[in-house]
Amino acid sequence: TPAVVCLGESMAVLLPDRPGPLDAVGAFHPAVGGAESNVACALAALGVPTAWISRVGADGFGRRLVAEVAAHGVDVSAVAVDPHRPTGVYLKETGGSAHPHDLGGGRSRLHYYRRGSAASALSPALLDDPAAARLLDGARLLHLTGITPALSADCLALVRALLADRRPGRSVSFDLNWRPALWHGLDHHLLTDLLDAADLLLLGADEAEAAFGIGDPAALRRRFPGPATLVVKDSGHAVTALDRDGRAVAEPALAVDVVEPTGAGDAFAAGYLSGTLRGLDQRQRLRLGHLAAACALTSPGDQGRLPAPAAVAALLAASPADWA
Ligand code: KDG
Repeated sequence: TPAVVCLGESMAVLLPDRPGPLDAVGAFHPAVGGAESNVACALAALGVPTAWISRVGADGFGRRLVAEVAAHGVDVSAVAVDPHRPTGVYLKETGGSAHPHDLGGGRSRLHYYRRGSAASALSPALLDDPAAARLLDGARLLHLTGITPALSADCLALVRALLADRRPGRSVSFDLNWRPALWHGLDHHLLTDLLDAADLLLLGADEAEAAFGIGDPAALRRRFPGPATLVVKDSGHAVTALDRDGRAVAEPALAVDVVEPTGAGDAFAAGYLSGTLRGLDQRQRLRLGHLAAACALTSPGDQGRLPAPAAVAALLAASPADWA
């Protein structure tokens, strides 16, 4: 059975053929995206058996989505098909004047067409679904993000139910994934309790600053005392892991030429989580996160192509040259 379950909405993505405002785009290239399935695909690429749970519409985008995620080796046996609601879609606007997104320096803006989508109908009823229950029962790790509770009241109730349903031997990781567009008109402060209920909390310093007015790792640690580990990403510079006693390990990011940053945070999460599941030390977990993020940053879609596991192991063991 899969070691990890990632749960959340994925969408069909339309990638523009050129940077600039949507008005000037000549053609769109179809792709798939969604924070949690991005994490699932990267985990599978890193050799971790992983499942993704969601809902899609009974439409071509939904079929494409499920097929592409499955092609990455992810278990999609508990993805439900909703006959009444469509698969969500987003368009990516690149090189525009949008807010910085995810880890990394580039700028992209996502335009969502997802209200009333199939995945927005995810609800606590999922816990009674035999296929989902089988996966959730067997997992060592459940990965959630701050996107899901913004999608609908039912989605929020599901996230709450999952966080309340603590199982020995299964931990929960939660990535803030701050998406202000989704929280418009909603009270995002309810996120505080959700984030604090996780075992591992990942967040970007800039997004935490935007959401809660706190970006400093030590101050965030005080604000979120619940998780055993807090991982604070300072876009493009370093990532710091802090334990409950405030002990911190920081690892610098890899400087790469950013092609498109969307998905880099998801890749980082996957690298870090796979390192955690393998029992690597804190520094190596962070390094694996950076390696995976660098692959996503240098690719136009949400996901980068990760090197084969043996190459990843060699890169992980590499040390900076001693040039002094
Ligand atoms: O992290 C990448 C995601 O932001 C992207 O794939 C779309 O899931 C998405 C979202 O809700 O923003």
